[in-house]
Amino acid sequence: MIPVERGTKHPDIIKLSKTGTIPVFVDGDLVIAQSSVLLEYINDALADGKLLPATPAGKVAVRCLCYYSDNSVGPALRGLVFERRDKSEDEQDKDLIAKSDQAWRACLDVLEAGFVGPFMCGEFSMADCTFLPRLALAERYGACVDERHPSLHKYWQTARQSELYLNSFAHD
Ligand SMILES: N[C@@H](CCC(=O)N[C@@H](CS)C(=O)NCC(=O)O)C(=O)O
Repeated sequence: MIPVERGTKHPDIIKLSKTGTIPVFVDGDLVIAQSSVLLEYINDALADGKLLPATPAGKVAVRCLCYYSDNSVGPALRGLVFERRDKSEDEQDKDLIAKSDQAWRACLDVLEAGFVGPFMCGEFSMADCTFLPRLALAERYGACVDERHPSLHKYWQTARQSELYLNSFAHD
């Protein structure tokens, strides 16, 4: 973990990540700067394949959720996170926040409808690795998952108390 000043990029990130984004994971000579690819690597190299179901159809379901998380849920949240994180209350673009919140809620509707349980896609998988940090980030910036999405609410309330989650959570 490399601490950086908000609004700046650490030189190592500029050097290692073609897009200048985080996370960046380094294992010997291997550099991975895409979170979905990193999850695949962790699954193959460190988790003995346990982060994906055994069947091809199960793998597809988990990978589709990861894709949705990266390409729909992450972008939906961006507006409200950046406004609330980087600006004072007076400077915040309230319309942008409202649009972002609406897009986030639409994603929650989709996720609620497809929720399998007890984890996002049945057994614990890469899908949980991508969603749990997003749920934490959303809550941190006032986009909570509540009883309007009962399955997701229960999932989040249970998962956030688990040892696995608490051990990996970056406390302020
Ligand atoms: N597709 C990339 C997106 C990564 C991404 O957007 N990272 C954000 C933080 S969550 C970031 O680095 N933002 C800073 C920037 O874009 O300058 C991935 O999943 O790794």
